[in-house]
Amino acid sequence: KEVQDQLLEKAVPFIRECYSELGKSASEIEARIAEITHSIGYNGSYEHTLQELEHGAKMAWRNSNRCIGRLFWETLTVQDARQVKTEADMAEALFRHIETATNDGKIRPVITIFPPAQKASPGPYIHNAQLIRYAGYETEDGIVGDPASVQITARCKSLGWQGAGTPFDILPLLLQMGNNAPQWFEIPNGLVKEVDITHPDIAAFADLRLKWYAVPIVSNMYLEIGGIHYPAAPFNGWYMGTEIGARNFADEERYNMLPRVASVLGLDTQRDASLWKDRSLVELNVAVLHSFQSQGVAIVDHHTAARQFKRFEEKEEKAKRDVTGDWTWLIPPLSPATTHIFHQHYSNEVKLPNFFYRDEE
Ligand code: HEM
Ligand code: NRG
Repeated sequence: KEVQDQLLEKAVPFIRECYSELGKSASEIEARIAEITHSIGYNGSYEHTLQELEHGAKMAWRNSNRCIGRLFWETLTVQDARQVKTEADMAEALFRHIETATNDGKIRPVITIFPPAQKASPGPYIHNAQLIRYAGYETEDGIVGDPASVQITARCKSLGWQGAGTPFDILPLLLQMGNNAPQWFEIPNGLVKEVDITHPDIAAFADLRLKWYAVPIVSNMYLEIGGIHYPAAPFNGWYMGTEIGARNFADEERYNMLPRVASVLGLDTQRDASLWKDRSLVELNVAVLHSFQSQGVAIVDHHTAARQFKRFEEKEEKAKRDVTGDWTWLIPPLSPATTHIFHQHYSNEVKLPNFFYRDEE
């Protein structure tokens, strides 16, 4: 009973907000609320219409306090995968997601929404943190590949998966329906677009043999709309360059490339005050942006992204909605004080619908 009241308490404000944004009449709103009240009373739950699902997902993006890319929230393409029953069905829908999102480099923001969790069943589960990520292997000479993937890589290996052992092996999808055993699915060759990293005027950069995948597809968060939880709802936009150049390649706990970049640039790594890390970071980020652009893959630099976020703030003000944000995530990790975000305050209040971390793993 209490669970049902809590669900209704979230469904009602969602329907009011969603339907008023969609320009629906007061009588349509009240009729839908009556229908949902009835459904929750009889079945303990209710189903979203396709329109509620689509607009709810867009609202969740718009409410993502840590996301600097929110100007484009209305352009989200929603793939309804609520009819999916098996792990193989899931894999197929995810392959389609990768294809639609990649769009040969002209990346489209996409979300694929699998069945919701029910009282009795935990629902579908994607073990991967992103649909496309590189494996990480613990070897005698240290970690080969992405240290962030060591755990999931070991899990896949224990289930019989074998990677080539390079620093850039694409992990398989590790998928699970309900309480089944998880199954892995290799992503078909040719579905995954990658970008080789070169520098516009330093040829020796190519000797680092760096590359990265084109599309970040986040799959370790659940989507909550109107009190309904979608535990598998992977979404993507395109990269901001610093995510790769200032974090994935630079963090000591990730690919830790700054010492090697400094050596390519001939910098003095013996003195912190030579600012070799800072100078290496800048050229590494120049290389990432140049490589994606010259290979026709959508990417945004952090200055442009911050200006787009400014336009989002202005647009929301016109729509009479408050913009919430997580300042600590919105500021870029490179030259943060050059963006307006650094000099501003944001309320980190959590609005619904939204995305949340799953508690497992
Ligand atoms: C976080 C950019 C699209 C939802 C972020 C971050 C960046 C970013 C830079 C911080 C990531 C980090 O520091 O690890 C962008 C850009 C997009 C985009 C450039 C291009 C269209 C989307 C879409 C959604 C979304 C389509 C959902 C529908 C989120 C969420 C987070 C986030 C939930 C927080 C992730 C977390 O807490 O780990 N975004 N984003 N973004 N974005 Fe976006
Ligand atoms: N920092 C992570 C990706 C997190 C989400 N970033 C986006 N999201 N751009 C990384 O792989 O570097 N998105 O939906 O576009």
